[in-house]
Amino acid sequence: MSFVAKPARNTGSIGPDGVPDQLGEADAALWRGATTILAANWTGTHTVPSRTLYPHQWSWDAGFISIGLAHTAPDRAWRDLRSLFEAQWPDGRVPHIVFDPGVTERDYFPGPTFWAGEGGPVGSGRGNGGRPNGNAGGTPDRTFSAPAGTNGGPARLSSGIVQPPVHALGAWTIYRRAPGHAAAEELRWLYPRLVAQQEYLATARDVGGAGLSAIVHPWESGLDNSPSWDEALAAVPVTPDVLRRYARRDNQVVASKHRPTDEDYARYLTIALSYRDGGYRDADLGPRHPFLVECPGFNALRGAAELALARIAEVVGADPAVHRARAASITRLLVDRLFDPETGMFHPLDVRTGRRNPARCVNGLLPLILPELPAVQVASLVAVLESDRFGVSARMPVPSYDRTAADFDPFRYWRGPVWSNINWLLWRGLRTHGQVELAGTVRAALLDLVRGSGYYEYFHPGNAAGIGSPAFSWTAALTLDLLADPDPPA
Ligand code: 9WN
Repeated sequence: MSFVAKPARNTGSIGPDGVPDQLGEADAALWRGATTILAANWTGTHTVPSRTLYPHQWSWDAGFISIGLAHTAPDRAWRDLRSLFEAQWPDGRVPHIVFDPGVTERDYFPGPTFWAGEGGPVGSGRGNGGRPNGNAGGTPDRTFSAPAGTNGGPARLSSGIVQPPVHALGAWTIYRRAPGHAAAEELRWLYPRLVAQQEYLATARDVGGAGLSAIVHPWESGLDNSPSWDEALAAVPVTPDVLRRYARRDNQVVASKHRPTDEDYARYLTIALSYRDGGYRDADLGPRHPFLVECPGFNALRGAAELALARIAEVVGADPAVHRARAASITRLLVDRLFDPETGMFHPLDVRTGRRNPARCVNGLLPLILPELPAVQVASLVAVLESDRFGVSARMPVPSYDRTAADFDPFRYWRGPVWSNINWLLWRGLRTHGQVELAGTVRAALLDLVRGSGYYEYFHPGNAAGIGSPAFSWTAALTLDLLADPDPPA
């Protein structure tokens, strides 16, 4: 796969203002805009996704952000990943949010108090108060993570769920762009932590018992409000007063019609409370947890992470073969368990019912990033991408949901709009499988979108209007990568 290949290539010289010489005027302006946003969203230890909507550090955002910073500020890229992994739990999980102690509870919900519940704070090192990552529930006590607060600041608390593991891809990209002794040292620090993250997902989260990881909350997929989860969510008994006990903040910052409905949000909180009140333990999740789903996007990224780890292993003197074998196994399992020949794409599997969700969502196309995906599945995914359902065109990148579905919603979170991180992954996946022309179409459409509408969190798939948060970090970061490396190594 293209992200996990050969070390450093220089794609051109850099001008005195840090802009690559090969860029024309419009692209140079786009580059400058992206670097300005990333600088404004940098806190000194990490980058926030958005100053307005997401004022803490998010896990998979940090991975994508590091891929962009690799081109402009590798030191900050390493620091960002370190900051996240300093909050890794002793059982290997990397929390989906690491809270900034300087931000008040009012500024984001659900914040540290929600995730802690009555048992006290949740986080690594000094902040955890001995639970649950202080080895509650029989989790292995692998305390290699540096205590939070080692930067001289107060301990950083965290949520207790995870997000897709895109960090090894990030680390390999930073190293590939700027190798050397210091970068190799960063890889040496990260490698055991990245391995522990993968082991956690491969063992504690193998709830279905076949070798794929289950997510315990839609937020873990990163595609929070996707129709992928509708069937499984419908079976979650809603705690009736949950939205009276907890006030949402997201729909006070952006329009309600762009965000999940109250009904869905109540279910999100109910599921999170179930996991929290079980002490974030993963043992026996099957009988007691209301949401357990194998997501094709999440597992494909797990496979891609193994391939990036194989590259990193070569640098740090570890065994790459074990990582390649795991990637191959994840690829096989995805095909066996989640591919539906009738729709020609992948679908999430509800572990509780054994049923695959029939909706055609963009996470069902993400296994394209796996280089060993068989030709039959590749051809099938490309056909879906070119069909009216997802309709890649020079005018518009790929939407998050089937355009022809009756409930396609061009505004609402993950139920129609276009997202840059997903299109970036599809771009890389298409290149991996030699679909250079189609990949080029996705890349050009994505750059046009940002050029015309700004660095938004997501975009209307019809009129291209920016939606959600403006000045969004991963949109800026991945724009840099698209501009810097239009022809990444295969
Ligand atoms: C909940 C930060 C995150 C992204 C997710 C996106 C959204 C959070 C929210 O924002 O989720 O984690 O409050 O809606 O869905 O992918 O990581 O950018």
